Amino acid sequence: MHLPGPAGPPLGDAPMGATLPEALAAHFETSPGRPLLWEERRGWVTSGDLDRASRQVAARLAGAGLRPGDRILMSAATSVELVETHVAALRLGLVVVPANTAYREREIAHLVGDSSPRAAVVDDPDRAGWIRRADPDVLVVGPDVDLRPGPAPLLDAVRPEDPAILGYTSGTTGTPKGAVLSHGNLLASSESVRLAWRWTADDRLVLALPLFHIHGLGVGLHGTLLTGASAVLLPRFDPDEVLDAVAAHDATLFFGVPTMYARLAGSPRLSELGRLRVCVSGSAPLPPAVFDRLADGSGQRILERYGMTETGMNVSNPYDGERRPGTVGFPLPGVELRLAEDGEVEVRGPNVFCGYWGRPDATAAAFTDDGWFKTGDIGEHDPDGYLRLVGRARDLIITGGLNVYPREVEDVLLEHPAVSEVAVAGTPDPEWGEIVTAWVVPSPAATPPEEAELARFASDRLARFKCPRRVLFVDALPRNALGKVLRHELKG
Ligand code: MLC
Ligand code: AMP
Repeated sequence: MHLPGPAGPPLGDAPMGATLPEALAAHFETSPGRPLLWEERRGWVTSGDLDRASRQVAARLAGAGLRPGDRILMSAATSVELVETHVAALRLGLVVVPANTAYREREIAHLVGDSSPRAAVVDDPDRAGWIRRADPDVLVVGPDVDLRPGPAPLLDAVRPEDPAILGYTSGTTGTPKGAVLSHGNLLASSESVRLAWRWTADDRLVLALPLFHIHGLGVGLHGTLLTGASAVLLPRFDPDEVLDAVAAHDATLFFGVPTMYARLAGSPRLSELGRLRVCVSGSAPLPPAVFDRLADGSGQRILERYGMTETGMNVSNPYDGERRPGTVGFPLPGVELRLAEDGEVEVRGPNVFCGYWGRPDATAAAFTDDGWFKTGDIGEHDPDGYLRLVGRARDLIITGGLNVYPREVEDVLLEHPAVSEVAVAGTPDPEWGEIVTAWVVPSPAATPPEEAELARFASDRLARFKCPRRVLFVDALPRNALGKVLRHELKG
C-alpha cells in the first residue's frame, strides 16, 4: 500500500544550500548577532560566536592532522563547547561518531575498533583511558579541543554525498554497526521536520536530549541550526529544569522521549507545558494514556513522530489537523513509505542512510531488491491513512527511548560462571515503556548467583541502561523444536 504524505508541504529545493554547513554559513553571514544557543555557564551564544568558535576548533583539528573523511568519536555531556566542536567537525568534512556517555569499556572499544577514529572528544578520564587502550594512536581531547591551531583550513566544502555521521545501532547480532549518514541525509531529515512542524527562526527549543543520538542531535540540534532558530541546552532532563527554562526563555518547542513525558505528566507544574507552541515525542511509543494526561493537564496535544538512526525522521502526526494518540501519522516531506506483505514498514527518500560502515552484507540485507529500507518495525494504517506501529520484526527492547538488543545482554550474562542459559526480553513498564528483564537458568554445578551479583557483573561490562532491572531464575527456557528460545513466551 502506498499513501501520500500530508505531514507537511513538499520538500522542494532546499532553500539554504545542499548541506547543513552551507545552510549554517548562510545564517552566520546574514544574522551573526542572533542568539543561538544558551547554556547555564555561558549564557547566550550568538550565531557569529558559533561561527568564530567552530573556525578556531576546525583550525586546531586540522593542525593536528585531521583531514576530511577522518572519523572523530564524540562522547560528552551536552555543552556549547560540544556543539562548537561538532559544528567544526561537520564544516571540516570529518565524520562524527557519536557515542553514549553511559558506555563501558567493551562498548567503547567496539566503536573504536570498528570506526578507527583519528581523534576522540570525551569529557571523562575513564572513557579517555578506554579509548587510548583500544587504540593508542587516537588523539584524545576534551570538548574544548585544547590544541595548537594550524593554518585556517578549507571549510563548508562538503558535498551532499559525503559522509557526515556514523550512527552506531545494533542489529539482531547484537554487534553495533555504524549507519553512514551523508550530509545530504542530515539536511533532508532536518528540512522535512522544519516544514512539517512549521519551525521558524522565531522558535526556541528546550533541548534536554543527549547529543549522542539522532533525536537530540539530528532533530534537535541540526533542526535548530538549519532553521536559524535558537535552543536552550540542558545537560540532563529534569521536569522542573525544563519548565523553568520554558518560562525563563519564552521557549516555543520541546522534544522528548515518552519517559520524559511520563515524568512531566506527573509534575504538579504540568499546566506550564501548555505555554509551548508544540511538543514532539519520539524514539519509542507514547502511551495514549500519557497523551491524554498531558492534554487534560496542559492543553498540549503531543505531536508524535517516528524515526530511526538509519533514516532520521520518517513519519509524523500532522501539525495542523488531528494528532492521533497511538499513531505516528503520515510520511514526512520527501519520505516514501510502504508496508510489506507481513506489515514491515519500508521507506525510501533522501533521508535514508547510505549503508553500514564496512558491512556490505548487512547493508544488502537491510534493503529490498528495489531499494527500499526495511525498518524492522511492523505497521498498519488506520482507514484514513494514519500509521500505527504495532510491533517489531526484530528483538529490540526500547527503554526510556534507548535501544537494547537482548543478544548483547545475553552474551554478557552468559560469561558469568553461574549462568547456564539466559534469555533477555522487554517487559512493560509505565515509566520506561519497557524494562530489560533476564530469565536465567543457573549452572547446576555452581552456587546460584544472587540477583545483585548478576547486576554488578552486567554493569561492569554494559551501559547501565542495558543492564537487567529484573532477573527471574527459572529451571528451563521455553524453546521450539529447533531449540530456539521463544521470546514471546517469556512473561514477567
Ligand atoms: C537512565 N537509566 C536508564 C535509562 N536512562 N535505564 C533504562 N533506560 C534508560 N533509558 C538508568 C540510570 O543509569 C540510573 O541507573 C537509573 O536508570 C535512574 O536514572 P534516572 O536519573 O532516573 O534517569 P535519567 O538520567 O533521568 O535518564 C532518563 C532519561 C534518559 C529518559 C532522561 O534515559 C534519556 O535521556 N533518554 C533519551 C535517550 C535518547 O536520546 N533516545 C533517542 C535515540 S534516537 P542507576 O542504576 O545508576 O540508578 C532514536 C531515533 C528516534 O531512537 O526516533 O528518535
Ligand atoms: P534507533 O535505532 O535508536 O534509531 O531507534 C529506532 C527505533 O525506535 C525504530 O525502529 C522504532 O522501533 C522506534 N521508534 C522511534 N519512534 C517511535 C515511535 N514514535 N513509536 C514507536 N517506536 C518508535
